[in-house]
Amino acid sequence: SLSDKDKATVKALWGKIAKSADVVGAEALGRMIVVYPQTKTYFAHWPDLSPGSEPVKAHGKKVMGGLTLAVSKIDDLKAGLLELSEQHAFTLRVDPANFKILAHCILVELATIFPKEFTPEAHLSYDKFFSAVALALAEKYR
Ligand code: HNI
Repeated sequence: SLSDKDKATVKALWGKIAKSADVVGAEALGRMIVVYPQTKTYFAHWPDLSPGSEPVKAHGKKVMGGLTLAVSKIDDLKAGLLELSEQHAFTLRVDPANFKILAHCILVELATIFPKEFTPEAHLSYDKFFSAVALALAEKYR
């Protein structure tokens, strides 16, 4: 689970990431759809699923908003993300395996957009953070 050091590392870098949240979110989502085309099924109702399209940008923004919420609830992610978990489990019916796929794509974007700040130590803490977020989002599935 997340150590105090992991939490501090995530919070410290999130300040900077949040300023570029729209870019990170759009690029990560665009990447997910290209590299893992099976994820497209969830977004079949969008008029345009190509990277950089308006729905991809708008949804990237929403996901990053969810992650900003998660950072603020980092001490109790299960309670903090309960509503989002219910939405993904019951309304959206997203297979929780996809949370790991998206987390991977966000990590790739963080490494690309923040090459200096995204040290191996930051990578480790963010990997653990996204695992904890995925677990909290999957909480309502069972
Ligand atoms: Ni997700 C909607 C946050 C992973 C498919 N998602 C949202 C919303 C937030 C959000 C916030 C908006 C809810 C609302 O309208 O009130 N999603 C997150 C977060 C993660 C995540 C924080 C993980 C880091 N979502 C995923 C994954 C998929 C996914 C991995 C599918 C591959 N999400 C959706 C879909 C919607 C959605 C589908 C509805 C979007 C729409 O426009 O229909």
